[in-house]
Amino acid sequence: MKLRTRLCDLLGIEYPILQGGMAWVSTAELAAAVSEAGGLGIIGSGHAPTEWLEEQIKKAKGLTNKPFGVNVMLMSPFVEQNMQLIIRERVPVVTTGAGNPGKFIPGLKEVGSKVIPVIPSVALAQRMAKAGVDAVIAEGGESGGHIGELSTMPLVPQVVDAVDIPVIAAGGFFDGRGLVAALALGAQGIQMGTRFMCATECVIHDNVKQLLVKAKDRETVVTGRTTGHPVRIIRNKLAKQFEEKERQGASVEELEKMGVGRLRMAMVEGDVQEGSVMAGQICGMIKRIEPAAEIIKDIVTGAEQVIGRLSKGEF
Ligand code: TUI
Repeated sequence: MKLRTRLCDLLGIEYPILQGGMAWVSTAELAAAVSEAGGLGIIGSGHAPTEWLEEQIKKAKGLTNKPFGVNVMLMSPFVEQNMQLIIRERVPVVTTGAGNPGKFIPGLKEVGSKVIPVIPSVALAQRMAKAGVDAVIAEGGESGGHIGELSTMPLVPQVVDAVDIPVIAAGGFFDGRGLVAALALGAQGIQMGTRFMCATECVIHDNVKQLLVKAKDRETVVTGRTTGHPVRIIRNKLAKQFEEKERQGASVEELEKMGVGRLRMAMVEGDVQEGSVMAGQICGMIKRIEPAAEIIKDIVTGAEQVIGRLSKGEF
C-alpha cells in the first residue's frame, strides 16, 4: 500500500507529512533532511532578516533537489522583503502563520509557488480559499508556539466541510496513529513541528532536545492569553513568572517586553529555564533524538499498520 494523497501530487512529495516552519528551529539543514526523506521540509523565517533567509534558501537548494518550503511569520518586520526574496528565489511552497497573507497571494502564485496559510478558524479558511490559496493548514491549540482557540479534533473536520481545497491537519500529531486519524477527519496530510525539534538534523541547543525527551504529557502551558497572543510553551521558570504576572494583571506592554528575545535564548543559547521553549502537547511522546528520515519512516510504517488493522476489522 502506498500512503499517497492528492496533497503529495500537489506538492511533489512522497508522503503527506509537512515539517512545521519554526523560528530559530527549522533551518535549511532540517528542512532539506525532511524533504530528502520524502516529506516537505520548511525553513522557519520567524523574525529573521532577509539576508539570513537568502542564505538558508540557497543552502537548502544545495542540500536537496526536492521541493521545500519557507514559513513566513506575518507579524515579522521583514515580511515584505522576505516575500520579495521568496518570489525571486521561486521557493516551491510558502506557508504563513499569525495573520492573513491575502495581499501576497497573487505575487507568489505568479511564479508558481504553492501558498498554504495556517488558519485557526473556519472563517479564515473560507476567506483564504476564496483568495486562491492551494491548501490550508488547520492548526489546533495542541501545537507549540502561537495558537488559536480551537483544538485540532473539532477544527479539522469543520474546515474540511467548509472548503474544497486540501486541508492539512496540525496540532497534536506524532506518529502513524495520528496521521490515520487526520485522514479519517478528511485531511490530506499532517504538519508536525515538535517531533522534528528532536531530529538529529535540527540545529537547536541540545538542552532543549533533552528537555523534550524527558517531558511528560502535562509539561506544556499556555501563556499570554491576556495579551491576545496565546503561546504554548514548556512549563519552566519563565512560564511560571509569566503566569504570575498575568495573575497580577500586568499590562500587555509589560508582558510583551518580558517575552522579547526569549525564543532565541532557549533554542540557540540553550537556557531552558529563562528562555521560551515553545513545544506542543505531544512532547510527552518524544523518547529519543533520531534522524528526520527515521521519523518519517516511523510515521509511514505506523500508519500502514493501523490502516491494515482497521481494514481487517481489528478495532
Ligand atoms: O505561527 C504559528 N506559530 C508560531 S509563530 C511563532 S513566532 C513568535 N515568536 C515570538 C513570540 C511569539 C511568536 C511561534 N509560533 N502558528 C501558526 C498560527 N497562525 N497559529 C495561529 C495562527 C493564526 C492566527 C490568526 C493565523 C491567522 C490568524 O488570522 C488573524 C486574522 O484574521 O488576520
